[in-house]
Amino acid sequence: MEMTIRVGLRRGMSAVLLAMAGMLVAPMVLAGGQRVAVTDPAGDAGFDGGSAPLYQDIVKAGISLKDGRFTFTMEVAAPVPRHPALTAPGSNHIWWSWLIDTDLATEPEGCPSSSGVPHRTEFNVVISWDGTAFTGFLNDRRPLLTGGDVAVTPLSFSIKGATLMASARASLLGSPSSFVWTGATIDWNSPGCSESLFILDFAPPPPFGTWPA
Ligand SMILES: [Ca+2]
Ligand SMILES: [Ca+2]
Repeated sequence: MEMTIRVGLRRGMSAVLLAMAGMLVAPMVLAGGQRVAVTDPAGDAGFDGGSAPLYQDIVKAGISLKDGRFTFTMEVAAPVPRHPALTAPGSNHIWWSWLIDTDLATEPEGCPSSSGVPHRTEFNVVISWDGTAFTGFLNDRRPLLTGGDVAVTPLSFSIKGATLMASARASLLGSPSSFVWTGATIDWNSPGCSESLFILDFAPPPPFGTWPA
């Protein structure tokens, strides 16, 4: 079955991410070193001219590292409901995520994209809602480079009002000293590992952010 990547502004996720390869321009930085954080406008989230719910509209995103553990934070424009509606194009599940590219030279092919489709990120830190429950997990996409499957590790996470947080031991991400990152809210109209995703908001937007700043 042919699936099509559809992303806000009609730009494919892979195309957008690939276009940014090697562009290491620092975003707005509130603090350097062990913390990066960016702000993002409210009212800019949506797909194809349609507006996303405010709880999918990123207004702040950041990453910090302390005691060997990364903490990923995101603030959205309205509190996340206990039971968010799954409406098109997010009719299957929705993500609040942090997309991490730890190796600019590699683009693993496959999940969460379709098989054979390259995607520059090595890691996806995700808080997902599937209509029944919220889950937090890390996609380690590095095994895809050698014919393996994406490795999924449950993560501790929290949602308090409009603030979402997930954390992971740095070693789970290969203890990277530098990487390119962005926060992203994403709608899916099919289960993962397909191209049926719709990116609603980036923070920082392309060309994304760097760690460290
Ligand atoms: Ca926004
Ligand atoms: Ca990469």
